[in-house]
This record gives sequence, C-alpha cells and structure tokens, in this order.
Amino acid sequence: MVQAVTTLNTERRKAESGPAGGCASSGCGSSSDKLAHLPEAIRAKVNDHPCFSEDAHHHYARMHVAVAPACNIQCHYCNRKYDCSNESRPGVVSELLTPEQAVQKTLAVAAAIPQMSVLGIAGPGDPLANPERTLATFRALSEKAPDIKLCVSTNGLALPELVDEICQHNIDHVTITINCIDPEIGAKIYPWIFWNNHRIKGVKAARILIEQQQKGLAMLAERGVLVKVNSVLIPGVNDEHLKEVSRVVKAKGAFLHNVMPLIAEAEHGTFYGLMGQRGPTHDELQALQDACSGDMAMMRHCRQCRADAVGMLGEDRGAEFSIEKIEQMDIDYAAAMARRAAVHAEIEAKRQAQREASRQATQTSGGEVFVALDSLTRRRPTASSTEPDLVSAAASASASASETRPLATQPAIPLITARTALSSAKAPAGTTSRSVRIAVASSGSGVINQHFGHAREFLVYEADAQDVRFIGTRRVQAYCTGDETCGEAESALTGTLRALEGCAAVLCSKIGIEPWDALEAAGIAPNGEHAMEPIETAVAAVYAELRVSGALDQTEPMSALSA
Ligand code: CLF
Ligand code: SF4
Repeated sequence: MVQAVTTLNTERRKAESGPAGGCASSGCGSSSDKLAHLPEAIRAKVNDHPCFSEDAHHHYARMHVAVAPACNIQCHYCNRKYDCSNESRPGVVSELLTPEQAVQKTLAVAAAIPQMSVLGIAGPGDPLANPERTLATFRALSEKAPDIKLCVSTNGLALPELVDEICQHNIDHVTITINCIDPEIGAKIYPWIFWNNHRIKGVKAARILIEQQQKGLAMLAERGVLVKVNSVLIPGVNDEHLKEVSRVVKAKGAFLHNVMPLIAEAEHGTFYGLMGQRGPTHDELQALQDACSGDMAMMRHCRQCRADAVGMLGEDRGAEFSIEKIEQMDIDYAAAMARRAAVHAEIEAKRQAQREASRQATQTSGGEVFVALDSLTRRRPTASSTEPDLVSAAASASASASETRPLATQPAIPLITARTALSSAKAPAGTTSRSVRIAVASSGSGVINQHFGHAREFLVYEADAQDVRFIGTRRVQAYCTGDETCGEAESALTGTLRALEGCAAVLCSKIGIEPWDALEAAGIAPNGEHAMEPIETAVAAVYAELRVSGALDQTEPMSALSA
C-alpha cells in the first residue's frame, strides 16, 4: 500500500517553491462563499481581485505594467537588475514601459484576456519612487478603462505624501511591504534609504522607513482603501518578529497579511544570496502564517509575481504582449469591455453554481463534512486504457483489476457523511487520524482539471476530520511539455517529487505511468479519479479514503487516552 507520507530525503527546498499556506479563515476553492462575512462594499471590491480574494484567483487574471524602474531604498534581498523581490520572482523585466505604452498594453491584454480584472504596478523598482510615471499610468487608465481595478505595491517610504493622489485615481487596493516594526531588525534588512535628497543608513534609516509605512497604512485605512501588507520571511532575522508585525498592521487597519518566503540565491547577486542567507522551508512558512493568523486573513496563494506578469496567478503570458506585438493590435476597447463584462457575468454564475453544487455535496452540518462514497472507491489503470501512456490515475498498486469498473457503470451511491464513513472504519483503539497534505493540479476555475505532467505548480491543501484548507502552492518545472524537453524529464520529475514532499497524495486529471510509479515509490499516492470535481470536495473525499485505509492512524498520546 502507498505510504501516506513521502519518505523522500531531500536537500533544502529552493526558493522555486512557492508559499505554503492557505486563507486563515477557511479553505480554498470554490466550494463556499469565503467573502460572505464581509460588508457588501468590501465584498464588491475584492470579489474579482485575484490577490485580495483567494477564491477569485481561480477565476480572474491580473496584469502588471513595469513603468517604475527606480527605488528609494535598498533591501538586502533585491538586486536592481532583477524584478522587485517583494512582488516578483527574480528575473529581469522584459521591457520597461512608458506610461503611454503601459496604457496601450493594458487595453490590449484586457481585450485578449477577458478574465482580467486588475491592473497592478509593482516595480521593477518602487512605484511611488516613480510617482509621475506611476500616477500618469493610473490617471489614463481610470479614464480609458474604468472597469479595471487599479492596484499598487510600495515599500511605503513615499506613501504618506501620495495618499491623496492615490485616492483621486480610484486606486482601491494598495500593498505595503512591511518586514519589521523594530528599527534594529530593519537595519539588518535595509542598508540604506534615500530620503530628502540624502542617503541615510542603519537604524536611523530603518526608523524613518517604518514610521512612513505605518503612517501611510493608517492614512489609507482611514480613507477606506484596502491595504494588504506583504512581509518577507527571513529566517533568523524577522521570523519571530513578524507575529508582532501582523498584530500591529492589523490594528492599523490592514485587510490582509501576506507572509512570503525570502528568495535568496547567490546567482541573483543579492546581499542575502551572496551571504548564504537561507529562505524558509515550507513548514517554517506555514507555521509562521498560522501563528500570524487571527481574525485578519492571511494570504497564502501569492505567486511572487514578476513586475511584468500577465494572466492568471501562477501563469505568465507577458511574452504574448510585447510592445512590438501590441503596436500591431487593433483594439476596439468598447467591444472588449462589453465582452469582458459578459465573461465576468458568466464566471460569477459559474462560481454561484459551484457554491450551490458544493453546498449539496459538501454540506457542513454540525461540523460534519459530507462526501460522496463513490470517491472512496479506488481503481487501478488497466492495459485496455484508451490512452496507453496516460492512465486515469486513482489506482492503488494493491487493488486488483476485478475491483474496478468504469465510473460510468458504477451505480450511484448516496451521499454519506465523511465522518460517518470514517467512523465506520473502526480505527484501532488508542489511535487517532492525523491531518494530511494533498496536492492538486488545477489550471483554474476551482476544479481539478490539469494533467500531472503539464502542471507548473500544485495547490496544496491540508485536510483533517473537521476541515479542508488551502495552505499554499508549490512551483515545479512542467514534467511533460513536449518532445524537446524529454531529455530533461527525469530531472523535472525529480524536482516535482521534491516539491511535493510532505504530501500524501496528488490529484490531477491524468498522469503518465512513469510519474505514477515515481510518485508511489516516493510515498505519494497519485489520483486521477476526481477530474473536473471541485477541489475541496475531492480533497475531502481522498482524505476520507486515506483515513478509511488506516494510513492516517497514529497512536494517541497518553494524556488523550486518559482524558
Ligand atoms: Fe499585482 Fe500585487 Fe496588486 Fe496583486 S500581485 S500589485 S496585489 S494585482 Fe498578488 Fe502577485 Fe502576490 Fe503581488 S500574487 S506578488 S500579492
Ligand atoms: Fe528592491 Fe523593491 Fe526593496 Fe526597492 S523596495 S530595493 S525594488 S525589493
């Protein structure tokens, strides 16, 4: 039988892996309305913002325009040759744009990608250290594309002086990167700032930056602008301190806290990279996100985007919209806006239908989660598969062929509660079931719809007897992208196995035999039986399956036994 937890012994995870957490209040996916508790005005602001609403990121796209090259501070994790590490993966911005080019590009992308809902400026330097370029872009877009949400990300140094202008330009979402509120810690992160025409160093510089950040945050909150705080988790520098940061920014009115892992590799040429400062492990990041979470939501689906990213979170279609290409595009923006409105209406109808379907399939009643029993049936691939190299992948190596029947021929099985199913498994006395991490391949829409080999990232969920919650993403190199990459397939698969470390199962729409075997050997159960199902429902079902199998049994501590 497949072991529940991989035993891969790996080297330390590299920063190619994304954050490992999920919205604090609840899980991810489309199974329920995560925004239901919010006032209507705020709900309207975040409903289609892929960063401020975790659920929205399954359905809506964002784009960044790189109009802001300069910065007014230095962070030890940043090299100016690369994208802003606050909001970007390292990698040079392909093209720096003028405000006019940025507007043209935005209109082109919005016409071509109807899911687009947000335009953000996030570098490659600090947008507010380049106020003319940044504000000119926003000003033009608020006139020409009034249906697109505007969003800006800043280190906060110049924020207080620009709050009024930000509000004038209809910018409803601002991100401030706040890594500390203690200047002594700040001096270990920021070697200098440029302030009132002087370069200021050390603790004094950090103190000024922190004061400006806190002032700007309070001013925006007073004006009703939604503020997200990004913090870079730097082990040994601000890891313990970030809990206090979270508490303070929440008290000042921040809407969302996004703790991101430090990306520091020597080849990026950053101070931290060259000094060997490590980034956090998945577990360290999740532990801190959990520790910070209270009644303020934690963002756990951040992809640390490039400053010129285009598309759904986690994808980058920027190459399709180079200046050269968009100059040749003929854009009827009025028609594009109408089409986008129609597509957004369709998305909302789909989200609503998914919520309703999930409400029926995953009814929560008295804390009990309901799942369909047919999802507990495991099937193995057969030689008669119509796709010999691709198997519908929920097979158990130990299951016999006679146990399986095509899904379409299986009788409908009534819904039962997962807890009822689980309790019927009669776990041995003195044992409990532990929580388990399950990875999912999804290209969007809140369902399991991606081939394992095509996934460039996996969504990771944590399930236990009470809940399914999203805890983060793990980035990988696509395993199967075509003939030209076949020679690299083995290393890509090895990287994927490393990225999935700690997951008990991976759910996808399809999977090849080779990765199937490799996953099983690594103790990760491949599963393709939930293709096109809502993510949370499928994860709950697989958790139930694992629990029924006894894979999650653990001995209860003596204190629990005697209680
Ligand atoms: Fe861009 Fe940032 Fe606005 Fe989003 S990204 S400016 S808030 S529209 Fe989002 Fe990307 Fe994470 Fe930023 S996933 S890096 S949090
Ligand atoms: Fe780099 Fe952004 Fe820091 Fe400026 S604020 S130094 S652009 S990471």
